Amino acid sequence: MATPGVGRSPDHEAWWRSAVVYQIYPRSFADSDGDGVGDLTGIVEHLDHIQELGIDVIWLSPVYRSPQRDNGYDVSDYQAVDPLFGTLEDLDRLLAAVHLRGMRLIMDLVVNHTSDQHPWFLASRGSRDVATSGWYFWRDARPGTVPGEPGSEPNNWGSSFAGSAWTWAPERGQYYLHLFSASQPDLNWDNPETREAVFTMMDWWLDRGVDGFRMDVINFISKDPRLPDGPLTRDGYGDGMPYFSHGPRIHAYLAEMKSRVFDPRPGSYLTVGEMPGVTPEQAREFTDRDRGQLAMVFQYEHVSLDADGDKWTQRRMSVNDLRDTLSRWQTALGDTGWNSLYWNNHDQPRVVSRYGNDATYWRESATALATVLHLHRGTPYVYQGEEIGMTNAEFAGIDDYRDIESLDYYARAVGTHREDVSVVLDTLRRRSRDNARTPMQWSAAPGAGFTTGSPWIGVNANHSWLNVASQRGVPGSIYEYYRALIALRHRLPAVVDGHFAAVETGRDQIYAFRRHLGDTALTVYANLSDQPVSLDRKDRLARDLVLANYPASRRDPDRLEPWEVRVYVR
Ligand code: TEU
Repeated sequence: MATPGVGRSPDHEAWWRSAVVYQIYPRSFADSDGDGVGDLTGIVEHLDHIQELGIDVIWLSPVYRSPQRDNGYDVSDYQAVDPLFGTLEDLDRLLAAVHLRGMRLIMDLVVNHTSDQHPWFLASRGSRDVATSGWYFWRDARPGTVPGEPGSEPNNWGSSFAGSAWTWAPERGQYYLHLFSASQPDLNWDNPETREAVFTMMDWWLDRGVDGFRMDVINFISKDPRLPDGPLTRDGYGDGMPYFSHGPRIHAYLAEMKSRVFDPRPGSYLTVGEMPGVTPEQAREFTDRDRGQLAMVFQYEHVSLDADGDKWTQRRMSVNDLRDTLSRWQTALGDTGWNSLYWNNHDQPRVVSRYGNDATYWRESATALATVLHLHRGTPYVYQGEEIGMTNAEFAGIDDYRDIESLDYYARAVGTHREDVSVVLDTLRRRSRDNARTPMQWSAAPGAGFTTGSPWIGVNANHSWLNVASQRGVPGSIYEYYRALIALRHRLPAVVDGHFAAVETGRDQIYAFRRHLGDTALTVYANLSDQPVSLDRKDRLARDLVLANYPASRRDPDRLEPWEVRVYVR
């Protein structure tokens, strides 16, 4: 059992405001036993890499027992480690090793839904006279319809992956709700027993020494009790988001969680709520320093700028849109709330391929985007592989894909809508979540140093040159640039607490902003385009440069090269 100490902080001190978080997707990080799937021992063996980067906290995506229908975001036992990843003892060893290095570890809390193989659901599905009968959303078929037949679902909501959000359970004679796949039934948080079971499970992990939680779609836990039909969408189903994202009891349930689980404990914990659809105003309320229920939230606006309506419909991201949305979130949360800062995670395509230019300006665009993100006000997240500039997978065919969301999309687009296969595959190459899930590229060896076996998903062929071994300790590499960027946050209070102000340069390609704290001002100029751009006289700062991604020999004071970034402090 992990000992309190390292990781514990004075009561309720917001230590996470100056922290940098590293997200690990265990399936794809490091495989220690050659079965082609990453595991906990593989993580322990690579903690040097993370510590050397300057990371303060590790976010571990789910490792709980799970049928792995959605790669662990379908939990069948919250207090057991899936044998795929190892054992509870392995997790304790990882936790102890992380704390020994002065770092912290947060778990992924997936409690909007369980797996349909969780004993709670298996019992609930089987009978209405069991303790967990009311722990899920069971409803009769729509009156006047044939139960189980399309159109007899209790309402018209579509699931986030594909099809209806309801599935008929003949043994119970009712439908159950699942906002994601049918193997992920939603928990009914309106039932106090359900909430208490979740809080008890959280206590169990905190007693084990974990330092907080990333909370999966936590703004979906309160539904409008009427469960009304939603406005029709392109795929013929109703959009239920207005009735379950930011539901009527969301603040009450998160406040109850805070007072029941966290407040009674010494020290403070990192709690970050993943909240699709959350607005700046709502985020400010959730993260309000005095009244809030969470340390921070994950919002989606800046990672939806190249989607037109739904995630599969593409449009070009504009720097103006990016500037506007990032500035708005900085200003809206201001001194009251707190932002999380991320480009990548296990659900998003790789940013260097998506917003950057991974062909002509790979290193420059990766480092420019990193600098813009990390020097905003908030807590930055680095997703595994981002620190070496890993790119999208460029998979050739549908057999290369593993992600339930991508396979559902392909089946619908090609099967139902008869779309051109090459067009759909092209869309997947740019949008699929599997782009983020290819194995970590440790070396140029076969299996990329990730595994000696056959990987559960294809290794990106560019691991032959794009890997940790070819960047660690190499001046000018993306890895060494991330180290410098993270070190700047640890040494300069203005990066942590400086007030944000956008800087107008009159250039569409340039994103410039200032952070000021007391008499320290940090100014960032970034050209987020493939073309060089001239600088106005007022922006031609000649001194106090503390970080740049172009060598001095290639820096022209009057202009910024493609994807060039400069950071000044005075
Ligand atoms: O993601 C929530 C979510 O909204 C995603 O489905 C997102 O919209 C989509 O992936 C974008 O392509 C969380 C987890 O991060 C995700 O991995 C899970 O699949 C999902 O919840 C269900 O647990």
